[in-house]
Amino acid sequence: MAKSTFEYVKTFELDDSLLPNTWIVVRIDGKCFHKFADDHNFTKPNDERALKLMNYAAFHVVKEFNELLVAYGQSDEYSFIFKKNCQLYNRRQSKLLTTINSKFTASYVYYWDMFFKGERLKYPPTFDGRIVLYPTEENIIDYLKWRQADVHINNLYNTTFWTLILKGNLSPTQAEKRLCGTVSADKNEILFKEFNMNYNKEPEIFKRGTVLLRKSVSKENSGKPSAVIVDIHDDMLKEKFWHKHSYLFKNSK
Ligand code: DGT
Ligand code: MG
Ligand code: MG
Ligand code: MG
Ligand code: MG
Repeated sequence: MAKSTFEYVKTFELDDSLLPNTWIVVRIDGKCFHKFADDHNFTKPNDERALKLMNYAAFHVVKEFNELLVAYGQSDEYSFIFKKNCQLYNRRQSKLLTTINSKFTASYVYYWDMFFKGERLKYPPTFDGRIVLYPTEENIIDYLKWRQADVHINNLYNTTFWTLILKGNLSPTQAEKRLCGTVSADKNEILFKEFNMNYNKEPEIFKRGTVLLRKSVSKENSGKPSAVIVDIHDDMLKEKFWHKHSYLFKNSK
């Protein structure tokens, strides 16, 4: 078949295949979700519907892309980690980033009503996305610890801040002043002494975010193993987690 004289334009396309033999992390994050949360009456500091919708959209991403090992979500963000030897789309960066982001965003909109009953989606949400590569097991584990440490710090702050406002009748400015210079122990104490709240008893999904993993289970009666995707809220900062899930980032993967 003869090529058209226009065909040469294809040579302008640049190769964007990612470095081999590295874990590929795709992280998406809601654009201006501070405003999006206000516009859709998200409860403060945590909206369970919003977090569960994020998890459900991420579940559909993990279900579609078999080469995903694990996903981790908190607040308005989700990280998807491909196995080291992933060959999907020949590791082309733009293909990986755009398909993950669009599947996630479309699922977020598509399943909105399942979680936000009676709360109309007022406009289409936008998510940004980036890809980062990690070369060692230590780096990729530290990546997940970093994201989970982030939710811990933010959630303890936000929980105390909003408790001071909603239950302590402080203005946002007064609450901010009150928390200025405080460390974690101080915030725990404010919650406990002034509001009789034990931060440790707050829901795990709020404190730790959500890890999505594939788990092999044997089907009842048949005995045949099959893979299911489970959501857990365990503490990844503890070594116990990595002993239990040591198979995740072993070199063969
Ligand atoms: P960006 O990502 O730079 O476009 O800007 P934002 O506004 O999305 O900022 P980001 O991603 O750093 O922070 C997430 C925002 O999402 C945070 O300001 C509050 C909002 N948000 C996330 N989850 C919840 C929730 O469960 N309840 C409420 N009320 N707000 C939430
Ligand atoms: Mg941001
Ligand atoms: Mg955001
Ligand atoms: Mg965010
Ligand atoms: Mg096409």
